Amino acid sequence: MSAAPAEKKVIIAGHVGSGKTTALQAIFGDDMLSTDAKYSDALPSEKKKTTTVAMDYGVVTCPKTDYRLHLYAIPGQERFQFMWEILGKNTDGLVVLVDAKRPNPIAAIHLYLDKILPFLNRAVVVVALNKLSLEERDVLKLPPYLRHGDLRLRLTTTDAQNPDEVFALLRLLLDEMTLSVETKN
Ligand SMILES: Nc1nc2c(ncn2[C@@H]2O[C@H](COP(=O)(O)OP(=O)(O)OP(=O)(O)O)[C@@H](O)[C@H]2O)c(=O)[nH]1
Ligand SMILES: [Mg+2]
Repeated sequence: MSAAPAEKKVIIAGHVGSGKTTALQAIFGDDMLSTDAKYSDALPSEKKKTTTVAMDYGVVTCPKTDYRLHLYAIPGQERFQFMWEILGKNTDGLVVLVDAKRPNPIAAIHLYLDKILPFLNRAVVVVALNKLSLEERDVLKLPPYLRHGDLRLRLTTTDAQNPDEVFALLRLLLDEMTLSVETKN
C-alpha cells in the first residue's frame, strides 16, 4: 500500500492584478472556491473587472511529486488585510506573484514583502515575475535568489495563465522547502 501524500498549505500572494486568481483558475478551472466581486472603486484595467475579497481555494496533488497542496490565493487589496492574518496561519509555503510590467517591480517586491511576511513567519518563499513574454523571459538575466533583509528568497519567472507553469512554480517551492529542512538539520 502506498503512503498517503504529504499535505502542505501554500499561500499565493501579490499586489492587485498580479495574477493570483488567474494562477488558481489555470489549474482548477471552475472547480475551486472563489470570492471575486466587482470593484467598488475605479477599475485597475479594462480587462480586470473583479477582485478577490476573501480568498480563492483549491486542493490538488502536484504532478510529479507526492504532495497534496492546499492552495489559497489571498486578496491583493490592503483593505482585506484581515484575511492575510486569518489565512497566513500555519502556512508552509508562500508564492509572491509580481506583475513584471509595473514600474520598478523589484522595489515593489520589497515593499510588499515587508507588509506580508509578518503574517507568514514560518513559510518558505518563492517570488515569481509574471506577465512577461517568452522573449522577454529569455533575455532577462535574473539572479536565482533575491536578498530581502536577512532572507534569501528564490526568484523566478512564470506565466500564471499556463497550468504547466503554475505547477512548475509549485514544484520549485516544494524544492525550496526540502532545501530549507536540509539546511536546518
Ligand atoms: N498578459 C498576461 N496577463 C495576465 C497574466 N496573468 C494574469 N494576467 C491578467 O492579469 C489580470 C490578473 O487578474 P487576477 O488574476 O484577478 O489578479 P489577482 O492577483 O487575483 O488580483 P486581486 O484579487 O484583485 O488581488 C487578469 O486580467 C489576467 O488575465 C500573464 O501571465 N500575462
Ligand atoms: Mg484575485
